[in-house]
Amino acid sequence: MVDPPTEPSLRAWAVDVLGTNDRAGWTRPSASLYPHQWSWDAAFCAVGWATVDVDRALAELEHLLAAQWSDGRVPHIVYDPSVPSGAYEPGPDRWGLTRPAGTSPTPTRIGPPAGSTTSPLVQPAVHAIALLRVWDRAAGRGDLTADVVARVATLWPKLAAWHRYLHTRRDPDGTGLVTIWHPWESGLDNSPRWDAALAHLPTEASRAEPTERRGDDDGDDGDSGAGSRPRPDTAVVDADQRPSAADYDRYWLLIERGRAAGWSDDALAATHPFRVGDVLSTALLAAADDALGALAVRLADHPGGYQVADHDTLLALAADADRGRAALDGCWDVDAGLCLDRDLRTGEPLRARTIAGFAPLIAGGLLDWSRELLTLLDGPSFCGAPGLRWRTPPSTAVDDPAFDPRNYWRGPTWPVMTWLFWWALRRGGHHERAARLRAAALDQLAATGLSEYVEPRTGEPLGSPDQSWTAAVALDWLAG
Ligand code: 9WN
Repeated sequence: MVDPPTEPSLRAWAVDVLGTNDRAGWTRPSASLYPHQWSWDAAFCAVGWATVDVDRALAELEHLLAAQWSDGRVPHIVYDPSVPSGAYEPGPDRWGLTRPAGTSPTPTRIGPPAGSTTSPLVQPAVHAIALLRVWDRAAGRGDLTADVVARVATLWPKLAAWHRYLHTRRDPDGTGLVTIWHPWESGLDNSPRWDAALAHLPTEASRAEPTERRGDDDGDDGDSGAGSRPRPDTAVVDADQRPSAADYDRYWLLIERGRAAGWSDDALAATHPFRVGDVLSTALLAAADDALGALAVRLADHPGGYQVADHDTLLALAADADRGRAALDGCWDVDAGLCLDRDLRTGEPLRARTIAGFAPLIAGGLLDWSRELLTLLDGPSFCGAPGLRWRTPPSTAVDDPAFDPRNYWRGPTWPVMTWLFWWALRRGGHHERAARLRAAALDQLAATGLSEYVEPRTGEPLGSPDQSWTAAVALDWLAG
């Protein structure tokens, strides 16, 4: 039997994972599964890098934001052109955004800036939360050089434009919720949260039988411009740990429909067959609005600092955050004792008992629900479930019929989500609880290593074995 690593050796291991996945200025989430730069992974990587090298942490966010679209969106994937075609799917050509060589750009068509190849989707806006943490880490170590301060000041308006995009273009119905067009935009891809909103979409099997059509009232299924649907992921990780074939059929179908709409948010808001108000993305955006406001104050207060926002801009940011929180209030479900996502096609709440339901805790400032949520978090459906090896939150309630302890976002524990809960608990002043969660998370990492996710009862490491954001949060916890 091998002894679990000590804290110094866990730290060395985590530094090694980030180093191995470093592509000279940005970090791939995993060597085996995810060879490009992902949006919210980059934010967590910056938090990890900040414990080692503040310049490198800022470079991570700078690389991502260099691919920001003119409408403010920060793309979910920034593709590395040196990665062989087919190594990851969907590859860069699947979105209908790349131009054949020798053709000129269409001036009216939205897309990534020249020189970047990206997906048109987004992921949760945790970047300002990460940048604030990078700043505070640098300040704590006396590393706030003039260069660091200037680079943070340069990132600030880009993040403000990103938040503006989400508050406006991604709230076409004025619900106050962040609207997503694809489960990948939630970051919790195959969570049971999305089962009901996807059920009306045909799978490849049902499309083969033209008579069997589910109740899709949104017209045809789009062209099949995406072509073949290879799954390089299941050559690397057991299929039972990944989304199902039916999930992927629907993911590709949504890409086809997005391509047909030219990825215009207006067109998607009118006709897209997956339009969902995402409570976790809304909560993270509200918390990130707060972080952006705090960063503006830190920048202004710094000797020789920068005025990145005037008083009105700061008030508008606070109002945006409050609108998000008010929307979460409206998604509270008394029976579930959780906040529920909303299917904007039908207006119905999406009934699933998952970690996303704790959105008010993540958003902060919603004291009304926090006592009930803390009791639920500690109780037998989540961290206090009998048979769990560590008291860390499983991604789906263990007593929910959809709970599947080895399958991706349908049950396993994700260290990166544990970190978000820990961060939110500290922010909410629940210091003892946060300390207990950190201790449990570090025990878990010492036993399981730096895998993407973990079977919550047996502790089996699942998914990619050396995942950058797991290494990053380990480093942040270990740095104190
Ligand atoms: C699709 C990179 C990403 C994470 C997501 C996680 C997974 C991709 C995939 O990996 O999603 O974006 O191919 O499964 O669900 O949260 O950002 O680590």
